[in-house]
Amino acid sequence: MKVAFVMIDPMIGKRLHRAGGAIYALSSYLKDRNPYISGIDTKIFNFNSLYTGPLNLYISAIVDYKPDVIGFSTYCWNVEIVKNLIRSIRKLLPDATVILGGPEVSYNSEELMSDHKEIDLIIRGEGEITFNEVISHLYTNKELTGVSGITYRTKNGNVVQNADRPLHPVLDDFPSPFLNGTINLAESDGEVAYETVRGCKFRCSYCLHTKGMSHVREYSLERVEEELRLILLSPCVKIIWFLDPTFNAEEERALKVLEIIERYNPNMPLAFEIRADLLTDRLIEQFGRLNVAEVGIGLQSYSESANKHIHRKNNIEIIEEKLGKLKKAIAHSCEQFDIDLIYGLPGDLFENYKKSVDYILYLGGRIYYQPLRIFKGTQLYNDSEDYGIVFNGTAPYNVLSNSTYDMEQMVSSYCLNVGIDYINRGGIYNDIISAIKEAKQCAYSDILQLIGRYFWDKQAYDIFRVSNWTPDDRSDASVFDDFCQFLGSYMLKENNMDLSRKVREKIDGYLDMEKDISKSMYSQYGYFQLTI
Ligand code: B12
Ligand SMILES: C[S@@+](CC[C@H](N)C(=O)[O-])C[C@H]1O[C@@H](n2cnc3c(N)ncnc32)[C@H](O)[C@@H]1O
Repeated sequence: MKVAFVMIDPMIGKRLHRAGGAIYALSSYLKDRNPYISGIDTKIFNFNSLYTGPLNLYISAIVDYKPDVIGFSTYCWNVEIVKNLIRSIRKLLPDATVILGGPEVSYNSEELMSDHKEIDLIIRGEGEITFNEVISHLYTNKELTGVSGITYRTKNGNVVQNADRPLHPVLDDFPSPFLNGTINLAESDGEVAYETVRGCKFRCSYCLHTKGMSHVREYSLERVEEELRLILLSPCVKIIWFLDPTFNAEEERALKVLEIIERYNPNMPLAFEIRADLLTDRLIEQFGRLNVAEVGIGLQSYSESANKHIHRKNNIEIIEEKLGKLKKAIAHSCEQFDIDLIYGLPGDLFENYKKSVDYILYLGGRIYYQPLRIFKGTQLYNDSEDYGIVFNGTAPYNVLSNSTYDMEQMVSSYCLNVGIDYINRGGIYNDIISAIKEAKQCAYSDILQLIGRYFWDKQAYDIFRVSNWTPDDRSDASVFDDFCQFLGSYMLKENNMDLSRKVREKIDGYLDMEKDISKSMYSQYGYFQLTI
């Protein structure tokens, strides 16, 4: 029997192979635990969701392998591509069993299977044990009636949803894909995606990180040390992305993981998701001893009332102090940290989003904005009607309005976002923004919105967003030139000759700079593509 695992990863640019994540975990379990493994061949297909060429390349690679079973890993960034792929694959491999798993199919499996006849089986929730059982049943031609955690199509075409599978309590029972050779670091492109826990202790109502679990399950520190040792000592690894939703949720444990890293390779570039208000001096100091390349910090909103509706509490008073210390401690390895904001939250207003933007700029962070997205399986999905939330019907389910954040405020947010893209593009023109701010005595966000509105009206709202597949060739240079003229004359009207001259100089250097900015930002903002 041949089993193919397919992940369409939102990989960025040349990153062709991110080692880690679902398909490796599933393959690792199957190889280690399946009693029939000697008769089973497996292959991992790790494709790029940002690829915009014909899907035939992916289809032909899968079909060429002639799999009997194909497992697709399905997330909001690839669900539409997966639906597209399976339509063709069904025709080319009519006898193959098409299995989908992942967060996009775990909460609406019956409906999906009714709408998409190409799907034979869906695995809901955590996949290791269930997938292994399904393969054994298929291998031995056994009925699937007793397998929990699946929704499947019977021979007469009915869709049957079996009972949920309780979560396996001990994560260490899942064989490590790093230690058993499922992941060959020498074949990867140097990026490792690594989890030390599953689940999240916070209950933010929009988020799926809890994965329906009432508590966080941890891998033992012994297992983490064994795996990290291998990863940290590998000359092929260029960065480790920690998948834990809030790396510093438990101080003692986080410190121990950081100490392991320090012991084996303090120079390894690292990326973390953290909460600023949970930082302690000990943690900051320990981060400072390492090579922290990227830090994502969840803020979501400056507004207390919006945070209340999404079951979050940000301690704004201490965030500034903690981030100031962190910035100093990791300055040698990380120029700027990213702070996450969500706009369109229930109970929120555009005015608050603007305040959040100004707050982050004041803190010296880089804004990572996203519209609120309503994922099946979250509390907000269930409560969306109560909040008057209207969201897009296709992934990634961006919110269009809610009862406090109407369409007009949404459009203002889109405009502000164009301005944020502008400064995120490398800060080349920030001197102009600062000068205007001083001249006009207004907030940064007022200017960013003015800039954004200009491009929005010209329908060039993605002018500063990094294009992922072909970063160099920008056709909207002339719109930017016009904009500089506009700013220049705006400044003249304000009687600010100096600024006007500065803007003119920028126009002259624009085209050359544009190329460099694209290149330097290419790797950092790749997955903005889904963001409007
Ligand atoms: C790593 C990660 C990313 C990486 C990319 C993924 C990668 N390959 O590395 C990056 C940073 C790029 C990313 C980006 C985004 N992400 Co993200 N990300 C994650 C994260 C932290 C880990 C995923 C992971 O690999 N986990 C480890 C594996 C082992 O667990 P798993 O994914 O749950 O898989 C298990 C089951 O789902 C199932 N399963 C999965 N696939 C399959 C396939 C088969 C065949 C079977 C049988 C079973 C199965 O079995 C697996 C093992 O038990 C998750 C949250 C989390 N902690 O899981 C969010 C998560 C997947 N991301 C999410 C989102 C929304 C995003 C963004 C839109 C940004 C955002 N936060 O709003 C962007 C979109 C990217 C784009 N193009 O625009 C959501 C997905 C919601 C959804 N319905 O799809 C999650 C769940 C977090 C959340 N916000 O709630 N993300
Ligand atoms: C792993 S979470 C960050 C957790 C972080 N440590 C915190 O304190 O929130 C990554 C980011 O994804 C974004 N995110 C998650 N779910 C989202 C959703 N449904 N809609 C929009 N953004 C979302 C949030 O901005 C969040 O900060």
